[in-house]
Amino acid sequence: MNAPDTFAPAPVATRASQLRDMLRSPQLEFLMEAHNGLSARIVREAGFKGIWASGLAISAQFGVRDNNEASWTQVVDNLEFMADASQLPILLDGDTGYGNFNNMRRLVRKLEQRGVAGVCIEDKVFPKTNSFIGGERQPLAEIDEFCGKIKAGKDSQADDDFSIVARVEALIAGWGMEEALRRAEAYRQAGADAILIHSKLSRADEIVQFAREWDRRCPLVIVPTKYYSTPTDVFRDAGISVAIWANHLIRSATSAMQAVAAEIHRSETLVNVEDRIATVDEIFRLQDTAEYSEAEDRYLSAANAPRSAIVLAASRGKNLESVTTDRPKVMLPVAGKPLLRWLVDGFKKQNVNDITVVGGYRADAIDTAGITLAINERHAETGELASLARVANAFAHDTVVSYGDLLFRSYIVRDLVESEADFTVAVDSTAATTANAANASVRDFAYCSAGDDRGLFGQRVLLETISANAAHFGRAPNGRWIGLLGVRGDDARARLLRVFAALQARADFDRLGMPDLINALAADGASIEVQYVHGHWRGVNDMDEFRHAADFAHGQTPLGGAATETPHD
Ligand code: SPV
Ligand code: MG
Repeated sequence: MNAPDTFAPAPVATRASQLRDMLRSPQLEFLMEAHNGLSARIVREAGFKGIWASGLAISAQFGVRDNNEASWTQVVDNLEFMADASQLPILLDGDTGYGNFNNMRRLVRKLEQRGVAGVCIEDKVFPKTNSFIGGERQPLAEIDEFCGKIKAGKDSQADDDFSIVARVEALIAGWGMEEALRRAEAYRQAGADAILIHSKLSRADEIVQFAREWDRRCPLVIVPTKYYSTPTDVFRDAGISVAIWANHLIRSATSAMQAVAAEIHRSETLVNVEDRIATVDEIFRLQDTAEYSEAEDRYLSAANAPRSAIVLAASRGKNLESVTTDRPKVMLPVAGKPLLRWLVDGFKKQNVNDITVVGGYRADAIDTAGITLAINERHAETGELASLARVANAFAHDTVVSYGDLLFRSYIVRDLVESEADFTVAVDSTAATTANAANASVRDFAYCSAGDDRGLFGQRVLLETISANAAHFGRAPNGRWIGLLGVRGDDARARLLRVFAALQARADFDRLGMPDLINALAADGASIEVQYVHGHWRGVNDMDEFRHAADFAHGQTPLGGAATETPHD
C-alpha cells in the first residue's frame, strides 16, 4: 500500500463542487448577480463565494428584453468571459433550458465546457417572460415534461458535482402553495439538486411557509428581490440554503451611468464627474493589466520588447540664453520643428515608444505629445543625475538615456538598442580632440580599450572612462561620448539602480552628471560596450552649433520634401 503523500498539495475544489458545497452547507450562503466579466470580477473582489448569472441582468446589459431575445449561445459566450474573469462558481439562470429536453442536454454540456458550475431552470414555457411582468398570466410547464428536462440534464452532465436547480413558479403564477409543494417534490424526485422557490410578494410569508412545509427535503434557494426588507436572519431561521441577490449590480451600474451621462451632457465638461467615478487605472487593475506587462517581459522577443527612453532636458542651455527666454533648449526650433520632436521621432523610428522627458527650466513650454513629462524642480542648482533621480522607475524596460540636445542619424539609436551588451555608449571617433570637430563643445572624452577600427576587425571595445580631460591617462582619447547610454536586461537595470543609489548617498550628488554615472558603473565592474560612430550627430551647446543644427537636420528630412541634402560628414 502506498504511504499517504503528506506533502501533496490539497486538491483544489472544482467550481462545481464549490457550488454544490454552498447548496449543501448548513449555513445560509449568498450568490451575487453579475452580468459580464467586469461585474463578475467585482463580485469576487467583494468577497462573495459565487455568482448568479442573471437572465434579466445579462439581457439588460445586451440592451434586450428578458424574453429569450438574446440567444442561448450569446448567453454562453458571455458566461465564458464571466468565468475567466472571476474564477468563482457560477450558477446560470438558464430560463426554461432554452427549449425541450434535448436543448437542455446540449446546454449542460456546453456549460460544463465553459467552467460553469450549475444551471437553474424554471417551470415555464419557452420563450419565457420575466416573472415580475404579468407573472400570473404566464403558463407553467407540464410537470412531466419539466421532470424529463431535469432528468435529461442530470444524465448529460460529465461532472457529478454539476448542479441543476429546479425553479418553481407556481406561487408567482398564482397556483397556490399546494401546487408549489407538489411540483417541488416532483422535481426533487426527478433529480434536481435544489429547489428555487420564487415569490413576488413584498413579505417573505409564503417563502417561510413553503420552507416550513418543505422541511429540508433538499436545499432551498430564494430570490428576495421583492421581499428585500425581510431581515436576513428570517431566511437563516427558515433553513434556506442560498439567497440570491439577483439584479443589484446591473441596477447600481445603471443609476451610476444615468447620473454621469446626464451630468456630462448638461455641463459639457468632465470636471464634475472625474473624482466621483472609477479611475482609468482602476479599470486597468480590474483587467489585470499588470499581468500582461509581466507576460510581455517573459514572452516577447527582444525585437518586439518594449523599449523606453529617458531624455534629460532640464537645462536652459548655457551660451544659448538669448534664444531661450521663453523655452528650454529642447524646444528650440531646428529646421521647422523643435529639437525634442527630432529626438522623439528618432526614437519612435527605432520602436522606442515609451519616452520620458525630464524637464526643468520652462518645462511648461515642453510639447508633451507622445511623451511623459517629469520635472526636476531644482534644475537650476542640480545636475543631470538629480534629473535622472526623478524617473528611476522609468527603467522598467530596456532603456536609452539621452541628452535632450542631440540630433543623430537613425542608425546610431538602432545600433544602440540592438546591442546585446548590458550597457552601451555611442562614442564619436572622428576628430576626437581637435577644436574644429563638428561637436567641439562636447568635452566628454571617451577612453576605450581600443581605438575605432571602422569595423575592420569586428573587435569588442569597452569603455574605460569618460573624462573632461583630453590628456587623461596621459594619452589622447579615443573619441567623444555623444550623450547616449543604452541599458539592457534585468541584470543591467539592477546594477544601474544599485550604483545610482550609492551615488545618491554622496554629498556632491546634486553636482553629478551622466559621465559620473557611467564611470561609477565601470568602477563597479560593468562592461560598457562602445559603439563607434563617425560624425552623423550634432549637439546643440552654443549659438554656433544651434545654427549648424538646421543644416544637419535638413539632411534627415525625407527626400522629395522641401529640404536640401547636406554633404555627408
Ligand atoms: C433573474 O435574475 O433573471 C431572475 C430572477 O430570473 S427574477 O428576475 O427575480 O425572476
Ligand atoms: Mg431570470
